[in-house]
Amino acid sequence: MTASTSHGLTVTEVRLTPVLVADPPLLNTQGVHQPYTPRLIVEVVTADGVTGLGETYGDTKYLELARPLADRLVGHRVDDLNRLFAEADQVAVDAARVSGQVDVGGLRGVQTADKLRLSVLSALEVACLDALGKSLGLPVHALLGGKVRDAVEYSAYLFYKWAEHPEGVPAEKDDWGAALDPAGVVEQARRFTERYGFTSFKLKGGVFPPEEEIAAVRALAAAFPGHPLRLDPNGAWSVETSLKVARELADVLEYLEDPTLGTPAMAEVSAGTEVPLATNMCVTTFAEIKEAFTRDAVQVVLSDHHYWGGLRNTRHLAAICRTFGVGVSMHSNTHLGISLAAMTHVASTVPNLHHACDSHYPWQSEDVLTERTAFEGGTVRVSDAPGLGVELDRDRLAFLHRRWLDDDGTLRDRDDAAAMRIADPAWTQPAVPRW
Ligand code: GKR
Ligand code: MG
Repeated sequence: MTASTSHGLTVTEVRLTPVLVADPPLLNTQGVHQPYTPRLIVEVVTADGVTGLGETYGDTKYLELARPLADRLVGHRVDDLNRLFAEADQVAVDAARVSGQVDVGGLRGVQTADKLRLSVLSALEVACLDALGKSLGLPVHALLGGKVRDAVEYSAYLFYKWAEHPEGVPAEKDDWGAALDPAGVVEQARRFTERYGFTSFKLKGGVFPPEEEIAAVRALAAAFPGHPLRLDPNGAWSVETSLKVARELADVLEYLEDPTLGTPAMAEVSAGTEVPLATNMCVTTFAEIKEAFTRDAVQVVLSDHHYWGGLRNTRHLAAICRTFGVGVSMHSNTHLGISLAAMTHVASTVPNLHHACDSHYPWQSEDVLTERTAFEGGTVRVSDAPGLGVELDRDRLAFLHRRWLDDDGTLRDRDDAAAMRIADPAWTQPAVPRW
């Protein structure tokens, strides 16, 4: 690399644009998705005028950290990421945001200062890799050592769902219809296969009593014999209930995801069943790995490259999992196409990825890209174009940002319980375990 190209990689500006994105009324154990959900879009601009894109969670607690972390990047090169990560802990995190405990209201595991920072750094890292790839004419997967597959498999992410958001709540319409019983879940799964060709299915559970969710998974097994099935109640069940569900669905489950909360309880379930357990809640930081793996509490870790701190950390996680003989894959949260591209690039480089990743993307009718990413046969093709291989649509970005600016603050922090209380004012956050 010449001195001038090296200088050209220096970050001159980082643009941070919070947006609100339409989201259907998807149910989970903590309530229902709000009609619009916050995301943060990151643009890293280099001295050469190249712009790299990143995306992460957009709630206030992430936005608070985004500006100070982004400021530390300015003046450094996009290929100088290790230093940014090393310096990041000098950025203070509001103590009120940190509990050190599993945040029952968050579905994303333990809340630590480090994890909040990593969730923001992930978007800066992805944006830097996108800019670096564009500058060098290389795809992001090449910067991670190269792809080992040309397409990444995703699973259909099924949700219990209302037909629409509560009356009177401003929202976008969707054409998925309601899914509130086994027949509705099977119908939703059929649409997913027709529209995107998915061949494996994950059902978000913890919404109805376990018997009803067992019936829904049984109905899926009957409708799609032999297809991999997962059920994820986000820790809503006791150990006893988890074991009962595992027993009743042992012949059809690929894995049971976060049946119960916390490593000790997961270890108890794991000891009592042959059904593999997966998690995106009890192992969400490197610090949690030792206890979970030595106690054999989980057999599959589902990365979320956002809170694991980006694509390189996701590869570190995969290497640790490989060492311990633990499987690895990815779960998702409401996200747009930049995150899907990032997930696809890193997933393409992980040799030990033996389970389809899940993605909320089909639920998002809106995006900030000029072209939506397509699923073909349930897979996303790995782009070989420079960087992530996606292009920002500035008009769409401005439109979704305007929605964020116009919001009075009620939607800027995802709160599924508050959204549920609009439909049912008496609804309270269920105690854990719920069943
Ligand atoms: O979108 O309702 C949801 C999910 O429950 C999400 O918040 C979870 O983080 O999908 C995630 C999961 O696998 O637990
Ligand atoms: Mg999960």
